[in-house]
Amino acid sequence: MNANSPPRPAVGVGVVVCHPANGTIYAGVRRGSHGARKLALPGGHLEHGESWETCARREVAEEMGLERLDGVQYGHTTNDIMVADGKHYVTIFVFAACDARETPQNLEPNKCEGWKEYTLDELREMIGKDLLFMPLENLLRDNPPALQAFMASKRK
Ligand code: 8DG
Ligand code: MG
Repeated sequence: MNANSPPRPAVGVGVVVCHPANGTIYAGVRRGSHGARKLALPGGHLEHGESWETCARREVAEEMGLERLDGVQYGHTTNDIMVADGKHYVTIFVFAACDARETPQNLEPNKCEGWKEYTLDELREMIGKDLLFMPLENLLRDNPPALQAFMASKRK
């Protein structure tokens, strides 16, 4: 590593926040930074000393105002090399259910256009259409068994 080396990859956490009654997933269109106009899960940078669960809970509280998450669990990892943006993230995906008594709010409107509910099938329809932030696109492309099992457990 010398002064001209590119920065090392950063660790991001993306959270699949599932509505407990509808089995839908919350996502929002990004504003401002890299990945702007792309649909993304709530999430952000893992901070020093945080567990994945702690980071997931903090980001969901900061961005959506949701304080109660159930069944928080590690879900998947993707390697997100965003060549056009000169960014490289390793994203840890955490799966959780929110509490039907809480309604998501858009607490960072400068970063997100607002949270909407999507079925997993609706999200999958967007693969390959330049609509998804790369970590979410990679998660959906990988379609890991853990995601299928988690969603199946939420489907009524
Ligand atoms: P900060 O760094 O400005 O303090 O806040 P943040 O919450 O960490 O910033 P952010 O812009 O919301 O997210 C930071 C980065 O986290 C984002 O630029 C890329 C990374 N990230 C991933 N995967 C995911 C993901 O699935 N969703 C979101 N929202 N961010 C992700 O690597
Ligand atoms: Mg964030």
